Amino acid sequence: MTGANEELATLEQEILARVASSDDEAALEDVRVSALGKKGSVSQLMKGLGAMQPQERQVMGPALNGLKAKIGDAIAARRGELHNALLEARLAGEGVDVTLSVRPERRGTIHPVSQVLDEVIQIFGDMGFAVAEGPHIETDFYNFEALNIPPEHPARQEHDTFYFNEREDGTRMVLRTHTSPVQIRTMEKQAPPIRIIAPGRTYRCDSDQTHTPMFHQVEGLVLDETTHLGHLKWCLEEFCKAFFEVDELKMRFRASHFPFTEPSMEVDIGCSFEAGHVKIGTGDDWLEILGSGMVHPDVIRAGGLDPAKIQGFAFGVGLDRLAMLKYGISDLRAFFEADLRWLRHYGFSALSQPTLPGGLS
Ligand code: 2U9
Repeated sequence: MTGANEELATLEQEILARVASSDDEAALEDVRVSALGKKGSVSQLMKGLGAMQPQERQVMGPALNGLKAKIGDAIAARRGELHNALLEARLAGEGVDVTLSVRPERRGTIHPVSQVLDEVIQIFGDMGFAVAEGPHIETDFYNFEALNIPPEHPARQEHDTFYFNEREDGTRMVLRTHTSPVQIRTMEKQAPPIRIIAPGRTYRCDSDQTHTPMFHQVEGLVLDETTHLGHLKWCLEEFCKAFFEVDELKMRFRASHFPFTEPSMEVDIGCSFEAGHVKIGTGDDWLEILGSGMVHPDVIRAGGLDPAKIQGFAFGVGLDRLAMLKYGISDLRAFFEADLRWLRHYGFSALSQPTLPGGLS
């Protein structure tokens, strides 16, 4: 081996040893700069190639190029090792022992409206109802016209509608004032038999202790060829007993009027007021909780079905009101204030899902 070759072999050993002992990215970069950087040891040797005799250059040129490539490869390999080691350490540190017991402190709670919605879905799900959803911004047709509420109808005023700006064609969209448009959309899409509940947010320009501009409803629709008022009565009685978790519940169906149902009935449940608290199920007082009725033939027609063949019932209930009644909450506005103390007090554990066999609340 010539003197120059020996020198090169020693340099290679030295540099590769420094690469192998680099513990982090910065140390590795130091080695790279000191060997392959502009003023690095290998670069300096390469600069000397020009001044060599052709014979010597023929030997040293490939040797230096080979050394440069070896150092580059060694640095890349070491960088990979360091990266993997770092990742391993991070993964080990971030590991979660899923067998550990739940932390004792309560972190978040399920909002009473979400809890009540889960309960309602459980009850109607058990009776064979599917959950349907639809847009919150609606056309006049789906929110009013199809529901037998023409422009001059007094119900338009009662709904305190939020309107969007008029469009070029003179029409204006609305924030849905009830979830009923979902049922019309379902009738257009799905052939009877239809058995759905439509839960969700609804909007009316109204605000006091019992009204908020955004509130929650669940409406239901059952349509086929033979469904009658007896089915409506049974279904709502079963729902109320299951929801209030009582075997006996006094109920009365009062004649009422809604544009979308005929006949229409409001449903009251028996209750008593004791020391400022309402007790549900028994007593001589009444609480109104639902509206219901047989779907109006015009509404069936607007949904694209033939009222001579298809009939059924519908109902609507305020979810927020249900939550207030069942869980003794007096001010509706507190529902939407995101007050952590209120949520901790009235909220439910995320770990206990309401089920019929396991209990709703
Ligand atoms: C279609 C046909 C009929 C839905 C109905 C009610 C009666 C009702 C109120 C209860 C409390 C609204 O939140 S609340 O203030 N709702 O009284 N809703 S029948 O009837 C429909 C809906 C859709 C296609």
